[in-house]
Amino acid sequence: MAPLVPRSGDAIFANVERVNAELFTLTYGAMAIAYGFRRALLHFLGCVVIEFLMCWGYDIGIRLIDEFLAKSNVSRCVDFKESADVIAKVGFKMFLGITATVTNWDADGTSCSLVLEDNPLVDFVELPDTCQGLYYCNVLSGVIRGALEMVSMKTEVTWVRDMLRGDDAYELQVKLLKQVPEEYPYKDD
Ligand code: MYR
Repeated sequence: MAPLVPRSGDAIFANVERVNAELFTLTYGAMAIAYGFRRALLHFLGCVVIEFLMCWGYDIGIRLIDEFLAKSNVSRCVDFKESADVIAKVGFKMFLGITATVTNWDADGTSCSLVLEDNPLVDFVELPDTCQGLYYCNVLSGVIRGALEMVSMKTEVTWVRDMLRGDDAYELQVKLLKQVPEEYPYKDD
């Protein structure tokens, strides 16, 4: 006669254990996928935001250069080194009220760093945990890229140090990719 209370070796227990194991596997799988998806989504959104800030800055930069040239009385720079100095000492002063140190020049004078003495963009800013990967000040790299493009310099501008991400300074790297010769828009005949 079968026992009233099933023992753990009985078929009913084996089935319960198998169902529990499957339930665990499926739940774990679903959670892992949901967690992975959330991370991927946050990463994707972070990249979109970073790209958006860069584009937004670029749009500002291509317009801001007119105001800069009109108000600063800066004449055309002889080379990229002079342009970097002008951005650091005159441009930043005019629009952000700060200056930057130009440093880390490469051998051929086409790449340097701008180390900001201060960063008013981050006053009162603390990034939440979900935004830790964000380059919050990316708008600034876009502004510089846009402004330089309007004076014939194609550049790549990236943050190499960012205090919001735990670094000890705000440092932008500006790389000159191409100096586009300016074309005289009218024909002389
Ligand atoms: C030239 O060669 O014609 C002069 C180049 C000067 C470039 C100055 C760009 C100013 C960018 C200001 C950035 C301000 C960021 C808030």
